Amino acid sequence: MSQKLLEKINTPKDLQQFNIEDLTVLSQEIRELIVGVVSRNPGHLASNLGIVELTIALHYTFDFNKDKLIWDVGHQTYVHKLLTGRRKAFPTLRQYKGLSGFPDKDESEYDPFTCGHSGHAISAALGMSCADKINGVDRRIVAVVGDAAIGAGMSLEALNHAGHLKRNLVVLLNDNEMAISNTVGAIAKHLNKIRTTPLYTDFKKEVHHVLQSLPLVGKRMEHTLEHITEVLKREITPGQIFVDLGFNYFGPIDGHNIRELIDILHNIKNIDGPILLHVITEKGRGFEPALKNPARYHSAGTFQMRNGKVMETPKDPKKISYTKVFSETLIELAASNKDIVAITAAMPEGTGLDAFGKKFPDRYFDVGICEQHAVGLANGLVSSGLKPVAAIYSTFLQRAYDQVFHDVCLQKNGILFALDRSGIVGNDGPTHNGVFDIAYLRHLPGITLMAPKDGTELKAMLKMGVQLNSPVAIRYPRANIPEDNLDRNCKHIEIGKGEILRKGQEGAIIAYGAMVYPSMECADMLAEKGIDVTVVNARFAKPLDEKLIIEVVRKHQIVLTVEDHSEVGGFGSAIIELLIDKGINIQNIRKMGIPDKFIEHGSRDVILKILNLDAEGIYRKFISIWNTLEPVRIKNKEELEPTPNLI
Ligand SMILES: Cc1ncc(C[n+]2csc(CCOP(=O)(O)OP(=O)(O)O)c2C)c(N)n1
Repeated sequence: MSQKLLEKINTPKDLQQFNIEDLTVLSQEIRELIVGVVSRNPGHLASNLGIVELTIALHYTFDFNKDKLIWDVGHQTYVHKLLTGRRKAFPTLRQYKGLSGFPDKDESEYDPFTCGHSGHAISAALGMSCADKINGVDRRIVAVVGDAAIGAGMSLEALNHAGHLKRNLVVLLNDNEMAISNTVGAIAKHLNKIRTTPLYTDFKKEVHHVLQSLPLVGKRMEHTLEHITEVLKREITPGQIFVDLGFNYFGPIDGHNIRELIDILHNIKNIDGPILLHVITEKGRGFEPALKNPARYHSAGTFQMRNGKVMETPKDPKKISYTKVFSETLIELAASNKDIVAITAAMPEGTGLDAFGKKFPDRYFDVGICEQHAVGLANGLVSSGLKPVAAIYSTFLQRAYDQVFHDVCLQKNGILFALDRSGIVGNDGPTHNGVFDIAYLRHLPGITLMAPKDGTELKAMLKMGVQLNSPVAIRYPRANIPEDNLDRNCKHIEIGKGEILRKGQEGAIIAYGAMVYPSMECADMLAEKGIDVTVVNARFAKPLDEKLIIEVVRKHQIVLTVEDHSEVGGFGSAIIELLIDKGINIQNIRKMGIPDKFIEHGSRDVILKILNLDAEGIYRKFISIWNTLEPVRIKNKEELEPTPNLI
């Protein structure tokens, strides 16, 4: 069997041995490999299939050893990885200790940044270009930005600045008409107009010609004609919006025609000033199921290569996710409360708000990848008497910290944040882990922070949360609910009240949110060793259930707090602060949570295990504290020796 072309590529320079026909064959090989690997290791399929030719053309034309290539978000870099020395590792994509699903500066010198949030690329590219001027470096900087990411606030701020500075910079707009779902917004409409006006150049020439042949009568006629020209120019010149921002606009061009791509990239390579090259691509190209339903295959689970059939999770297909509980409960609540409106920032499926949008289209807002605006919009809605629920992943709400402070908390606004993907998300890795939300929200006066132990409690918290006339955030993980059956008539939850789930004498575990069930399991394991512990479901990180916590701390010699959040500034820290404020001895209090480091990718279960945030890990931690107590208290010491911390 002859060697595949892809196998001849170890660095991007190796592309130079190929002609255009070879590069077309190479595109096919790359698509097959990506579909094969992603069908087993779920990842971002459709965006990567759409960007094959463009990535090849970029590496063919530029020397990204010297020049710099910056990807916005970075979920579309599989082809880039295959061409930059990571082909052999590709089957380990998104697995623990395997290749990251995003650019990673520790993985390759071809990845200038570790990234995963939308909107950063143009700013970073402009910064590099400015530095090049100061340092006297001659190289080209290219930022690849999707048609959804270009509408993010940060992208627009960077375009604004780049057009002003006039530095050398290529912004490559990869326009596939899709975010994860359809791209929304006026810019998307503008791009759509460009795409669907094929004869714009001929038309423009003709209009120009007609205008020139008109007799000019007096000043008024002159002004009118100038105005007509201006209006027509806007109507028929593609990318006028970017031209007005100070960019040289080229396009739109076919992003699957390698020859055309290479030609134009060669031509624009040495043009000075900011350039915007508009490339039209098809999300999911080359794999029929993904092409037909790109949103489904943006990031699907495992699927059959033959027909694209997505497999159900093998673990327990009957279980439902926290996201689904949120989605269904919000629809229930909105049916009887007409004031409830829902906001997503380009994540309708991920947050489960797509169902709400179908049911209540007039009360649903997808604002695009614009978390800051999402929060600002909620402020306007609430101040006019509505009840906004903003479902934003924990990691993405970080983008809108100031809006939460200024437009929500300072106004004492009754907005509910549904922080999906809190805690460890798994294969997406450090950019997507939602492990800082308690830390960035808890110090804001007036906010209520809660986390359900299971789906039933999530329902109750939502019910209570939408009734509050003050800011509230509910965090829940990317996981199935732990209980077998959702209790549809869940009991009322009182603000700032936790619950004791189990009583023991030998110590206490105070757990928050997703860590409550593993803590209960740990308590069973300890009980088997003759150690009975109290387990508290804290429910609230703010306001803390002070009475309950103080009582539990006073009664027990060992108290362990457990959370799937950064230990720095997290739930455990809140408890320690409370105890210090009350003058209570904290000597026997220990915290468990995410250590002070960025947590790499790997499946959620694997990562939680490595962090000791599963029942066995909590058990080991408890035992290690137990073993530090006076020898007289130690039962079966040798049996209870903890295994070392794994991270
Ligand atoms: C700040 C932020 N919000 C939301 C997301 C989730 N997200 C990942 S990719 C994506 C869509 C990107 O669409 P586009 O920029 O058009 O790129 P494409 O996938 O179409 O190539 C979204 C919303 C994110 N990565 N960062």
